[in-house]
Amino acid sequence: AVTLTIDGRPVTVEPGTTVLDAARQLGIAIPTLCYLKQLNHRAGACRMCIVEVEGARTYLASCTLPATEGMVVRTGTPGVREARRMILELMLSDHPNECLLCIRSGSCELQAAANLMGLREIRFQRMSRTLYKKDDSSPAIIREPQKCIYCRRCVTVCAEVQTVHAIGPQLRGFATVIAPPYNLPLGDSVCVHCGQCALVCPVGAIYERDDTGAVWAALADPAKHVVVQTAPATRVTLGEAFGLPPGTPVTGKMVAALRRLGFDRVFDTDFTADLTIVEEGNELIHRLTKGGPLPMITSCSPGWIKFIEHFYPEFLPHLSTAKSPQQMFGALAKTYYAEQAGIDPKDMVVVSIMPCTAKKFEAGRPEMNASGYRDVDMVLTTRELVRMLHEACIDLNNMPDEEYDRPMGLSTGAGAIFGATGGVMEAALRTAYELLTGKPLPGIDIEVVRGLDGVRQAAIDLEGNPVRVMVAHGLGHARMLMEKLKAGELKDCHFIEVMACPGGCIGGGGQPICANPDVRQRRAAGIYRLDKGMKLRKSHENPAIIELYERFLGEPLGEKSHKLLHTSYTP
Ligand code: HC1
Repeated sequence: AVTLTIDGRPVTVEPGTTVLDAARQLGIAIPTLCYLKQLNHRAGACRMCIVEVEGARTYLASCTLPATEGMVVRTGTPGVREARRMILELMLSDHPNECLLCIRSGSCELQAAANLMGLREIRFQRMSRTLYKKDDSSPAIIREPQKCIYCRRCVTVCAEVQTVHAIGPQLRGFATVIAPPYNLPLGDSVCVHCGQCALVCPVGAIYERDDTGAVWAALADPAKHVVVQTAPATRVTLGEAFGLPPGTPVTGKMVAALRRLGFDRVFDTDFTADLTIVEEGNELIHRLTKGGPLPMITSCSPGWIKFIEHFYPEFLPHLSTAKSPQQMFGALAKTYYAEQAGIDPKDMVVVSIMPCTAKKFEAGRPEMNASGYRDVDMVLTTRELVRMLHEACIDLNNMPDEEYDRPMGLSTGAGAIFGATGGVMEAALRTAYELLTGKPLPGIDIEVVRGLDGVRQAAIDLEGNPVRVMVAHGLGHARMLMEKLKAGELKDCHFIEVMACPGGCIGGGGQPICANPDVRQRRAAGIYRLDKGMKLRKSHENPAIIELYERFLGEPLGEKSHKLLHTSYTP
């Protein structure tokens, strides 16, 4: 350990700890606009975290400065404060200061820093940097290069966590821009739309495409029957935007709030998550007993689908052919539900509330028109829903708890846990075990596939037949698995779950922006608590799913399922 002094107070830290983190241990919050501990991103780019170090000839960036024995640091001298103020003014001198209109107004770290420092004027004239236009070429993510402060958090998360390398610094000097190679539009790049960049951007330089206008218009159109589905992971995160701790379930209040917004029916993606499990569980059993590409790999995370399409197309036949719950929902809403309710699907609008930016891309894929129409018309992220609720003056805290509509609102605990990494696997095993053995599963909580380790594996004994499974979350971990698969090291593995976002959908790129480092654990814990509290916890026991097969689909993997619920991906 090393002991140093910061602002006259001694602190002992592990070797390698930065001065910035040592200061945080003392409760001294040195401002920074680029450092991000959870990414281990220490770019030293913004220089806001400079401190005075005894014996040093200049101010030093504390985020890249390792603490050493006997070091004497001062964080708030008049000189440091003046230098920080100048850095901030220089940054703002070529930043479009349109805070009132910016999507990140209120959650912008640059705005917060300016407030913190009481900045009231900018002494420098703008603007030397090259002007780049807004890039709205992607179906999911918008770039506004003018607002970028070059912190490079997005570059780090895209390259090091997701290993996608869609964006990086292009050109030099005043022309520098964080963009895809050759400064091409994002929509033409390898970007998988996971939106992890938007979660870490300190300002409004990269964010989700806003589809709230189209949803408002549909809600206002009396000729349209507008139904909404809510993804598993939204119910434990929406509350964060209304002051509740991460992981607080707000299911009933969310349902009530959606009704107040004017949706004609409020349904649940958890219902089709249960359906996905029945179809995918049967598909796994079919591949295990009758042959087919193994390991089978889950296909419900659209960022992951785009990733495998770009980087490992030769393994596409390993993907489950089951569509994601979002898309199964859309296809059934415009057929099964439309038929029951006597509504012409051309007059129906299906809206999704998703934790995910890539779901916007998924809904627009050409394969997703099984109902004869576009199955899911509009996808809103959790953040967009928050904005709609604010605009409609709906305070979630004041909502009563209401129930989902039937029939597509009934779900089990297995559907709920889809929202956390390992959840799809656990839900599938709960069903596959019983389908294969004909016996009830002895322990329903399959803890071995839970948790936040990047790659997890387990062998589940199905009456003498071990089924070997693996779980990966975050595309960097998925890449590790794919490299093993390529090297022939996963020959005895049967089933793999991959979720594109770290933590699974609870960490989705469309979720509320939250600086709390434990946020993913707390959200996942909320999901598992929900599952534990439910009477029905196995997808195949969902009475609404049983009824769906009886009245409409026939049997799992049957002809109708094949047409509406499955798809294929061609290299
Ligand atoms: Fe997900 Fe899924 S769990 S992909 O993480 O399979 O987005 O929540 O809706 O479709 O159900 C996301 C979450 C979501 C789908 C389901």
